Amino acid sequence: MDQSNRYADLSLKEEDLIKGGKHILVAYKMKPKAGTGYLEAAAHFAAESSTGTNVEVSTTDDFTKGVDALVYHIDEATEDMRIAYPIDLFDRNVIDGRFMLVSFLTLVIGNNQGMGDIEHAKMIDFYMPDRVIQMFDGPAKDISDLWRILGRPVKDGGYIAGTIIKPKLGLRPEPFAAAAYQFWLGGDFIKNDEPQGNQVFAPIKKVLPLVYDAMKRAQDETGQAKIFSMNITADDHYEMCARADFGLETFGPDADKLAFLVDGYVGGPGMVTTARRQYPNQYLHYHRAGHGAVTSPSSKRGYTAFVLAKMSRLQGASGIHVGTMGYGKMEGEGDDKIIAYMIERDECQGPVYFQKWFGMKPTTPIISGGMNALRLPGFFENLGHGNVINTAGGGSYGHIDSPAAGAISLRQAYECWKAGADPIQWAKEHKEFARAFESFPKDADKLYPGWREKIGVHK
Ligand code: CAP
Ligand code: MG
Repeated sequence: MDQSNRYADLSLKEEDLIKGGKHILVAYKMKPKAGTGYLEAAAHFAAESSTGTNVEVSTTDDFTKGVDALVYHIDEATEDMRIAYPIDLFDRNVIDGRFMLVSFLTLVIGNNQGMGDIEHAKMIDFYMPDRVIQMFDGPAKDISDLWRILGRPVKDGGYIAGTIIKPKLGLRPEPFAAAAYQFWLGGDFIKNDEPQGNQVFAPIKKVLPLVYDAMKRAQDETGQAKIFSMNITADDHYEMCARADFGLETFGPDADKLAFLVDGYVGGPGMVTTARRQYPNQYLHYHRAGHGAVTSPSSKRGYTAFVLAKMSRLQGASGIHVGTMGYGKMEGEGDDKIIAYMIERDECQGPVYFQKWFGMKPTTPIISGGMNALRLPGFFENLGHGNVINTAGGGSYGHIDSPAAGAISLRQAYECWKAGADPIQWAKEHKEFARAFESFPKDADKLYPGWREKIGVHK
């Protein structure tokens, strides 16, 4: 049934919809099944994503039609389909009237992902009018809170050198805490790896007190504050809270140095909001493990990594992993820097929409995935700044001297970029950075050909 006479209005102008402030706009890459007209498929897509189904129903009245989602732009050649969703379509909290991300997802990327007349559709951008920005939680804490704790300038406080306790799993409490101590002798920030939690060989109630003790010893030894990002991911809201409460109790007077990590993609909006609303005093670290299932460029469904990060800011993530923009081990490319810009700036042009955030706190770009000191200068050059948290697991625990040397090499890489120095020259005056070349010789060969002779390494 062709519903384009109801669920499409190509006379609508995007700038008028934006000015009107009454619609959430969503841009998709959509391809209909062969034999289906493009506008017909798009209109059916909009129907199923708002008030309709595949046939007319007797219960529809005039009010219903007033909240229909409307296709307002199509370009079959580029698979560009844009839909205007009236903001009244979306579910609001009973308790405080706020918007909820789960409703946004259920409508704009819900049933429409499995329709018989759609080959594929992927959300590539969305636009939130100011009233919607006002009515999402947004971040409670941001990187300035971490810079303050670390004794850095609270504006442009720069690079936070971090790691992930490696191996990913298999450390018992004592070696786990020892690994943390060794990194903290040189670095700022440690996170649980995404699957680390309360495994039977590393019960949280044994591990965390040892980690806090390690933090205190490292703080005493270095005279610098340290931060731990504790994984509170769990299916059950009350389990999450039990872990978080134990963490706050354990860290006591240093509770501000405890961030909470949630595996936000696999856990979903409910888990992110549990952390955001139950623990607004803690930095909320959003790990996106699993996102590649929908965000990978090889996936033609779901939504992009850009959309994931933009949604995380609405939910209140203090920081989210944004990938390494082609400089690390995960999928990505230099242009992914737009992901960082969209979540850290107060206004930014996305792939389709220009988004204003009206003062909503920024979400920190967290840079992780195969990073080490050698890869960082190129990364910073591409991004253009170093106001990020970098968590390098292999890049720290794979340093041939020590995890502390690994941490120091990361910071030296940042200083090298900031000074606009040649990394080879910099290596001659910075031992830990130089030893990163020997620690990661394959990267060194690729990034700095002839490095052995130039630095004077002869084995
Ligand atoms: C990195 C990491 C991160 C991934 C996540 C890992 O370890 O801890 O979870 O980077 O990817 O488990 O692989 P390494 P992204 O530093 O040892 O590579 O940040 O792209 O979400
Ligand atoms: Mg990990």
